[in-house]
Amino acid sequence: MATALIRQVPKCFDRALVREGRPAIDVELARRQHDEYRRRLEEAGYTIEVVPPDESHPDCVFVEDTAVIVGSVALITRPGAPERRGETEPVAAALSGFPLVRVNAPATIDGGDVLTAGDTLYVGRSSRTNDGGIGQLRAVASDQGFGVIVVDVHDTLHLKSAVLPVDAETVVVTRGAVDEEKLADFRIVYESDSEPHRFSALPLRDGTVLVTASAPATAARVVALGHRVVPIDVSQIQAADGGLTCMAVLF
Ligand code: CIR
Repeated sequence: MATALIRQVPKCFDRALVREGRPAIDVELARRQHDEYRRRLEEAGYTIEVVPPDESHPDCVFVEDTAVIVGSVALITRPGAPERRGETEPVAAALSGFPLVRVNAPATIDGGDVLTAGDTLYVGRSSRTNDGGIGQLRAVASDQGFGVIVVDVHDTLHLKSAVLPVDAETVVVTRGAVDEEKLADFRIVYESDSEPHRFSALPLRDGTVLVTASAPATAARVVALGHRVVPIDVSQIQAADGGLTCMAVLF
C-alpha cells in the first residue's frame, strides 16, 4: 500500500516565504488547486493522510520539507528557514509509525533538497541545507544502506526546484541551477529555455507523471521519452516558490 501524507493550505498562505518580494496569492484558488492535486494522488492509488493546516505557519502545505523517508526510518528535518521550524512536530506525529530520527541544531536540512534514486540520496547544499544537515542525513543513510551524493545548488531554492526525476533514470534539469557534474548517473533532459523555472514533476505509482501545466514545452520533452503526463495547474503554489514534489511525503 502506498500513502501520501499531505497538509492543507492554511488561510495565511498569502504570507508564504518567497525568494524575492511578496507573493500575490489567491488563497482560495490555491486551495482548489491543492484539492485537485489530492484528487490526482487518489486516482493514482495513494491512500491520503492529511495533517490539518497550521495558521501560524503559512508554508505548512510544503510538507516535503519537514520529513524524509530513508529506508525504514523517517528523518524529521530542521528546516533552513527559522519561520518554518514549528512545522515539523505535527508531521512527526503523523509519521509515528516509523522510527523517527530528528535533525539537531545547528544543522539544517529541507526535504526539498533530498532526491532519492534507487539506493542513492542526492542532497542539495543550498541556502536551506547546510553541511551539518548533510552530515546527519549521511549517518541515517549509511545505517539504512544508502549512499549520499552532495550537489551544490547555486541558483534556485532547493535541489528539487531544478532537478526533477521523471523516472528511475531520468531527471529534468534547469540549466545552470545546480552542479550538474554530480548528476552523471542520470539521463538529463533540460527544461525548455522558453519557460525556465516553471516546470515541476512528480512520478506517480500508476506510471503517470504529474507535471505543471505552466511548462508545456518541457512536458513535451517528457512525453517524447514515452511517458504519460498529466498536467496540473498549480499556479498559486508556484507563486509561493513551490512545485509538485513539495506538497507530499510519499511512502
Ligand atoms: C519556502 O520558501 O520554504 C516555501 N515558500 C516554498 C517551499 C517549497 N518546497 C519545496 O520545493 N520542497
